[in-house]
Amino acid sequence: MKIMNDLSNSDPEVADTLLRELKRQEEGIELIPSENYTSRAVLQSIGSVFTNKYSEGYPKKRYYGGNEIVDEVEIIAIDRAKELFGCEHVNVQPYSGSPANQAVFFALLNLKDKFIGFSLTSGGHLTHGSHVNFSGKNYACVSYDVNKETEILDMENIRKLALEEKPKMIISGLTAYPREIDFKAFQEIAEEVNAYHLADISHIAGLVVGDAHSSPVPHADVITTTTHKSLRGPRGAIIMCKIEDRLHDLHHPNSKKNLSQLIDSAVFPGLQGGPHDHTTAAKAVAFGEALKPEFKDYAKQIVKNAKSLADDLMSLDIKLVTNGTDNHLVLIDLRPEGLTGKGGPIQNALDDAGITVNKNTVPYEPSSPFHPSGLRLGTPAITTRGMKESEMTVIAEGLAKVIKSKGDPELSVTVKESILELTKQFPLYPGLSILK
Ligand code: DSN
Repeated sequence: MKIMNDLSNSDPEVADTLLRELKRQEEGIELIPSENYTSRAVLQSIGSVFTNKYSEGYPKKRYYGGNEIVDEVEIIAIDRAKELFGCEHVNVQPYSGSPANQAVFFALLNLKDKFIGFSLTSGGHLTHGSHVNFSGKNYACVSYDVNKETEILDMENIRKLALEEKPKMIISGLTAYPREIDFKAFQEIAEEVNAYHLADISHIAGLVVGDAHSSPVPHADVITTTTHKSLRGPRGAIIMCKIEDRLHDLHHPNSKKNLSQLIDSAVFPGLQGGPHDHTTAAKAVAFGEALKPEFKDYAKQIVKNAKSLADDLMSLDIKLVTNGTDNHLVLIDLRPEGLTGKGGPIQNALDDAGITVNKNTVPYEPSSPFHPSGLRLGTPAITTRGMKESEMTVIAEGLAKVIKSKGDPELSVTVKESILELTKQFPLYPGLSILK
């Protein structure tokens, strides 16, 4: 299939980077848990004429002319998201996950208000209260952490913290935690202390809609998710929420807005200008794909693959945080290998072997986030390629060889040969190329 002839003719320099990136993605094993490969239909929607349009406002309530068709595509995205997640209200305009979380803070909290979120080093996200992020700088964050022994979230400790601190919001969600999140328990705590509950399901949204992880939708007041990652759509985000504000009289007594109106006005005009309509179109396409029955098989296979990868790694004497996984994510603890603080060099050695991972902190990290002692892996992308349990064994062997050799460059070369053999059998975008 010929694509991008125009780009190739008009800008060979950029076309060349694209071609090489396609080759890198095709030849390598992608294990970054937040990455995935979208369908061609999603790619085509992002690269479409919708990028030419401005459409500040919401469907039927815009500030510019010429929005009849944009309204249609935004309504399709909204309707599909509601059907997919079963939520009462959804805003499909957030540019990405961090702006979506920022909009929730802006809607529900005043500057300096207190909230509790999962510590970044043990598996939370920057926007859950890191001191270098808007969430930690503008609001008073108290972090909760995993149990030091089990490395698992202890809901009774989180409850005690909430009772002590009386936060206005509690965030549940993860970026590097390999276990199931108990959204119902988080909601019960939030209700007990009159706090809002924001569930950030960016990593696990694909699992949630594929019935491979419990859903926060019946529980949480507000739910944010990116639309890429395990959901396999374009880079972007959505915010779902209940319509009624159960804490209106306590936290917003002077507002005439319900919860969904608070969220919508925080997104626009509070934080964003014109939505990215090309991304909205691609979100609609991705939601349509996720509504198909085969997406459930995909989501379940992601978890099967992660469990299989975890078991294979442990049988090769690699230590995992929490000794396993319930979701799409596996976190290797490099400390028993004598590689404390050496996540970076091992990540680089794995790059040379054609396996892409990211260095990551482990709970109660003894080194630093820039020189962490773990590696974060995930299976959404390789599952999209059609890989199953037997391929996990080959990948685990490659990972273990590089780690046990402490990043020996010669071993990376050998492993790369087996990775190339493997990826050849699972073409990424068959026939896709950039031709002059
Ligand atoms: N960058 C995303 C991740 O890798 O988890 C979160 O923003």
